Amino acid sequence: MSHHDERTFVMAKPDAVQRGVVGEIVSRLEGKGLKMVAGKFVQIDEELAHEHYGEHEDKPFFDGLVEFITSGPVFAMVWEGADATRQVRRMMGATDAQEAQPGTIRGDLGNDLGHNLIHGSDHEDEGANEREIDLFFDEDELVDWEQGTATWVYEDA
Ligand code: IDP
Repeated sequence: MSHHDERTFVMAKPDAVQRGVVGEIVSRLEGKGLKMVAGKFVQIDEELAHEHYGEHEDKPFFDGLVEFITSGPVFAMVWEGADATRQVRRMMGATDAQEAQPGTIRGDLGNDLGHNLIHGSDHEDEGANEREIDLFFDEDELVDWEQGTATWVYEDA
């Protein structure tokens, strides 16, 4: 894999679906030059919610978080690019959308700590991206394709 082939897991949460900003989120990631390699519209069940957010099990907001993430469909995605995990986190903005900087997805579109529109793998949690991709996608759901614009996105592509 070349250095711009890092993969990360991204999810437009139920509030993004309900508010009709899934396209905007996809558009921002596309605009950055990232490459979508998988995407599916799914309803998360209790079991998957517990697996995905297992690290927060002991937090006071855990039950509310599970209720929210299972409250309606999400759009789960895998995106690829140079330093993709950290880049997506930067584009997402701070967890609390009220504090997130303008110019970020949460800062521009969100207004709440819990309802913050987007999930992206934590770049500070080693292997979180691969674990989350595995949780939501089978290997054969990841599409191998050439991004024709890559040589214009990356000088060394
Ligand atoms: P992140 O999504 O920015 O990585 P995490 O700390 O991993 O943030 O928390 C996971 C999710 O749990 C957040 O995106 C948010 O939806 C929710 N959450 C985090 N902290 C709180 C809280 O204090 N109250 C309610 N919901 C929270």
